[in-house]
Amino acid sequence: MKITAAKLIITSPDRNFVTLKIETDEGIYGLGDATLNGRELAVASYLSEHVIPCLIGRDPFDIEDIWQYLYRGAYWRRGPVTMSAIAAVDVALWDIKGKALNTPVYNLLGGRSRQGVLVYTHANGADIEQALDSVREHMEEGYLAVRAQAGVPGVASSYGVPKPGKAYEPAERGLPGESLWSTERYLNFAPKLFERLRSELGPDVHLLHDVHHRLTPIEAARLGKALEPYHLFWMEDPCPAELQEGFELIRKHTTTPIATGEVFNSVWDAHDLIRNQLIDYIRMTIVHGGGITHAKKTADFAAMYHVRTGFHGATDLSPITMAAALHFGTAIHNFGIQEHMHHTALTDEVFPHHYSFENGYMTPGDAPGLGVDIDEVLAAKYPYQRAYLPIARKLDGTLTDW
Ligand code: EZ4
Ligand code: CO
Repeated sequence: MKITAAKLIITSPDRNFVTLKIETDEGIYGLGDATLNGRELAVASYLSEHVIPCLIGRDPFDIEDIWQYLYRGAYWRRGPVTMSAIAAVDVALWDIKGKALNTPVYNLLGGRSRQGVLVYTHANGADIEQALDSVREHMEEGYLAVRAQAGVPGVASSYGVPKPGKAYEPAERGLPGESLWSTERYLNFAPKLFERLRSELGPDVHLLHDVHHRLTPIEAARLGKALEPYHLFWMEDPCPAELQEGFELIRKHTTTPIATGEVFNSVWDAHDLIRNQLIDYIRMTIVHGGGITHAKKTADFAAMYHVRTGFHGATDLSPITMAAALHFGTAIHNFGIQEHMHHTALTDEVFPHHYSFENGYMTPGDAPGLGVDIDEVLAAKYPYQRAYLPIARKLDGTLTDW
């Protein structure tokens, strides 16, 4: 089989997605997600200018060799733009191979290790009462694991809390929005949220929380200790993780499990975190971390250190990434949990898919390949619109981590 063509489909059905479609001489095509929230066209240009010309004529079954060609062959390595572009090619090739062999991708990764993929979704509220109601609603939908975020008193526009009447979606069309942050107010408030949730909801539901890179290690240590009585499933991204050894300070002080890495793009971003057992869950996703090929190596390395996967799965990751993550989570042994936010109905219409949710678990379906398609006619009706993630400032105006 030979790759005959590859093209990009850039569409904005409620939010922006960049999709790579690789075509072959046997009529089989594969899809890969190349979406990097707020920097979409950088990846699109990397692919169209620099990667697609190198793919034509290659055998799409040579997934490892093509991966190495794009990674080592570029000379310039790593980074979210490069690794998202490589991921798009890689995922499209796994899709092609599954379709050509008439089997779902999870079978190419070792077969089923479990019947369903445990997922968590997002609950939020302007205050503790609303957050509690929101967690309850998701539990009624069947979720066994829920991430909870609530507005911090005295801090306008807290992370994870939507504007009134809107679904939570951080990317906004136009220029970057501005939000505020106060570590002091947050640290005083967050334990109260989980004290209430745990006492109202009982011991069984898995509760998660995203700190979204806002604390220093010693502040995160204080939070982790304060949350211990409410036994969270995890505390996510407690602080920026460029300084991997910084997590030692958190680890020395608390048994609250730690998940990090949604902004990582290669195993090297997590190397010390994993081998020093400083985290419990690795969040680097298939789309931003070099595709299925590199995620498999990362997960296998993590497995040796008791680290499980907990991949990022917000709405800026397209249904193609969701499907890839579900095949992956079905197959690997050290799967932990998968994030799941519902895409809008329009996004789902542009990307018809076979995956489904039931009683807290998702399954990828048994269609050959990934089991996701793209309706190109519909996609063309929703052209790309520039959008950015917000920025955050401390109460005195200092720019801080969003
Ligand atoms: O801010 O996906 O855990 N989920 C998150 C998300 C991220 C966005 C960034 O594009 O932290 O809400
Ligand atoms: Co997060």
